[in-house]
Amino acid sequence: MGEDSVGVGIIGAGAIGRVHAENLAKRTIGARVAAVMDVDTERAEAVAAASGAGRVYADAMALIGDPEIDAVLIASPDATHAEFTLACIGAGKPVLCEKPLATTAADAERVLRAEVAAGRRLLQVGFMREYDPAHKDVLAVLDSGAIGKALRFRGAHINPRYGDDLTVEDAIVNSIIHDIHSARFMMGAEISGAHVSWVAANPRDPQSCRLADVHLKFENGAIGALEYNGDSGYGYEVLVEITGETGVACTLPNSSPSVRNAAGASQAITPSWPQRFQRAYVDEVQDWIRSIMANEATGPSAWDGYMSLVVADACVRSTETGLPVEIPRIERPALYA
Ligand code: ISE
Repeated sequence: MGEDSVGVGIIGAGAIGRVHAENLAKRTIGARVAAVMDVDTERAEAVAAASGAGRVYADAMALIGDPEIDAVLIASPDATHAEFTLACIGAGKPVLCEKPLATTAADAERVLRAEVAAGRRLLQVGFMREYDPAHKDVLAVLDSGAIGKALRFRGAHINPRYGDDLTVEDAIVNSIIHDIHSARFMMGAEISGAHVSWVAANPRDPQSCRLADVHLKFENGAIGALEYNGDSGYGYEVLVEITGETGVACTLPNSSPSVRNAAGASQAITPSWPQRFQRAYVDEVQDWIRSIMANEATGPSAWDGYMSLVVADACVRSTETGLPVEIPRIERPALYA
């Protein structure tokens, strides 16, 4: 670690890698972007130049092994996450891995087991909604006791157009995984069953996905419903609602001002996730850097990364059978107590 800043190596210079690089370079106390890796070196060089990084890599393993790199942020394609995270744990370096932690629960479990064997938490998973003020406000209402015990979770995840080639499996593993994690962390309970129904984006390809509904059961008897839209035609929204024994708490549709003019009354809607979760992304990396400096792990853990994929796998099986899928109870390792 430098005198007073953590040197971060970023793997992946695509859309989310750029968001993290800019936030670390311009909006985070105690961090500097030390290196950027991408298989497309031009892309890596552009992000390195914009964030003041002195080193550019085309090989992720070389970046992870670089002694000048104190911590690693993984923002490469989903299928590479588990392998790169395992290498960081092997090298004893703190790592923030974008969601999903892997593309299957089996691969996420390998990461979890490696961290348990290492005996200390090195991994934070990029479920940044935990840092979103609107989600935190709803959770604070629940924690205050104002609506009693939580009985039902509802989530709506509304995306701009992804195109006809989004498969229902991709929608679950890359996108609905956020809602699965939100349901777990906001309800404070593990999910014990899932049933998926969906509408194809392309009528000639039944595995394509335009809309999906996921019905959930929680181990404590609560229920949940996740609504996913892969092509809203108007922009991006994420909404959550918790029904308790004595009341309901929900996020407001959006935080932009209400405008009244000759055209009528209106409110702007964010075009996509970087705008909607701008603040959450900044707070997420700031908390990660703070935790590295304080040497105390924080945020969504390998357990969260793994359990969300256990549920995602069950959802994929439900799309294959058309039936609800039960999820057996899994013992949580003491490291994540
Ligand atoms: C994307 O990968 C994200 O992580 C966004 O937060 C999510 O809303 C979007 O649906 C995903 O594709």
